[in-house]
Formats: sequence, structure tokens, C-alpha cells
Amino acid sequence: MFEEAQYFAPVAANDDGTVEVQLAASHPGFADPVYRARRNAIAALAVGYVPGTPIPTAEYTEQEHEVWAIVSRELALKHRKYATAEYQRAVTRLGLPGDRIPQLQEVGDLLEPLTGFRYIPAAGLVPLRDFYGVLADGLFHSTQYIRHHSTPLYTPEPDVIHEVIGHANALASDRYAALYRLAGQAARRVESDEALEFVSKVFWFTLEFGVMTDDGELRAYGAGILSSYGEIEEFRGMDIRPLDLAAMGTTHYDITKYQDVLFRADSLAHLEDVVGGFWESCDDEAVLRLIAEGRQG
Ligand code: NLE
Ligand code: FE2
Repeated sequence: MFEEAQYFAPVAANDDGTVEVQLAASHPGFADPVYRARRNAIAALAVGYVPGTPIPTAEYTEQEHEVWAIVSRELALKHRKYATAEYQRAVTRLGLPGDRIPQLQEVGDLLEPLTGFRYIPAAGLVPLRDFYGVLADGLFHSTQYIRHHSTPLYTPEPDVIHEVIGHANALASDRYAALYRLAGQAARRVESDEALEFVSKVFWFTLEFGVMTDDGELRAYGAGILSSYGEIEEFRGMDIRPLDLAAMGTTHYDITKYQDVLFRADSLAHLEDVVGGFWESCDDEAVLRLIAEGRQG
């Protein structure tokens, strides 16, 4: 099974309408009953969500808003140093609140006039084909809960900080948003699961964990780096490889740790040419050729 599946806590919907999020024993919130109850309540909002209707409001606690405020403040400082200029411009364009968690409805209301993207709530794992496919329609599946207050620096599980500070800021850029849409079109075009997995790994190594040369510096544009104020301090010391489709689509990664292999584009135009060009036109046959190439390399 594709690795990405592992980082979503499974959600069980009970007959009585309650929802139970399964956390691993190693999860920082595992032994915290208050956190467990919050996760269940927030997952229930997404389980009951009807597409096309307003996203249910998550009534966040003071402590949850505080986690957002701390992480948001730390990240804002680090983005100035480590995020690409395009991402930084998009941050200003979107104008997310720094002192409280914005509702997903609000995030979509800010984004839509800029790039047409809207958010939809996800209780847990969304099948790859749906998650990526609807990007082509300008829809982004997003978790709504926040990481445990004991681990603000980093979480392997995508949470509202990752989805919004990482992805929504990027989606406020016309150029990055166009790449997300192309990834969605590619996910819809390929037929085999193998090709879909390849497309999604290229997404992982670019829009999730991509870095590029920007203004003569190595900077991040991937949402997974930009939402972790622990990892953002470390990525420049990782094994940085040149942008290479065959390698990205076939390289193994472990989502539970800081990413030790990263792929660097020479510029945003380079990323658009290579990765955007691939997503724009790839089919199963082209992907199979790249997989064979990646296995040899
Ligand atoms: N590690 C990221 C963070 O702490 O924000 C989340 C990554 C989700 C793929
Ligand atoms: Fe993500």
C-alpha cells in the first residue's frame, strides 16, 4: 500500500452516529482523553459533510487556537528566511489570521477569488484518486483538527496547520495553484494504480517537500517543510538531488521522519517545465517508461 495511507489515523463511524479516530500508541495525543475527544468531534464534522454545502464550523478551544498562534508566529519568521519568494508573496496575498485557527470555509472564501481553490473537510484518509483528482476542479481535501499541543514543531500527520499554512498559502499563488491543478489532471488521466502512485510520489517530492534555488539560495516551496518549524531548520542539510521525474516517482520515503532526500528545481520555471509538463500530458505508457528508468537509475 502506498505510504501516504499510513499517516492518516483511521476513522470508524459507529452505528449510533458517533465517530472514533484510532490513534497509534506512539501518537502524542494517545493517552490524552481530552485530545481524543476533540479528534472524534472534529472528525464527525467531516463525516457528516455534504458536498456543496458550507463547511461545518469547528469550535476550537483556547488551547487549540494557542497552538496555531505559536506555530504561526514561529513559521512566519522562518518563512522569511527559507521559503521561496513566490510563496512569501502568496502568504501576503492570502492574509491568513495569525492569532486563531481559521475555519476551512473561511480559507476557501479567501482563496477562491485568488486562484479558484476551495477547501473540503476530510475526516481521514481520502483515496488517492479522489484526493488528487479533485485538485483538477480546484478542490482541496483538508483535515480540520490540530496537532497535539506537546508537539508543535512537527507532526507526521497532516493537520490544519499543515493543510492551511503549508498548502493554502501555496494555493494562493497562481503559479503553484496551476501546478496543483495539473497534478489533479494527471491523477485523473492515468488508469493504473501503479501510474497513479508514481504521479502522487512526484507530488510528494515537489508540492509536499520540494526545494528550489531561489535568489541564489536553497529555499522550500513544499507544504510539508513550510508547515514544520522543526523540519524547516533542517532541510538544507539533507541529501539534495537534482529534479528528476524518474527518481522522484520511484524513491521510497518515510512520512514519519524529517525527509532526508529532497529534490531541487533550478527555478520555478524549471519546475513548471519538468513537473508541470509531465502532469499536463503524462499517460500510463509514459509513466511506465519512467518507472523502468527509475528502477535502473
Ligand atoms: N511534518 C509536517 C508538519 O509538521 O507540519 C506535516 C506533513 C504532512 C505530510
Ligand atoms: Fe500535504
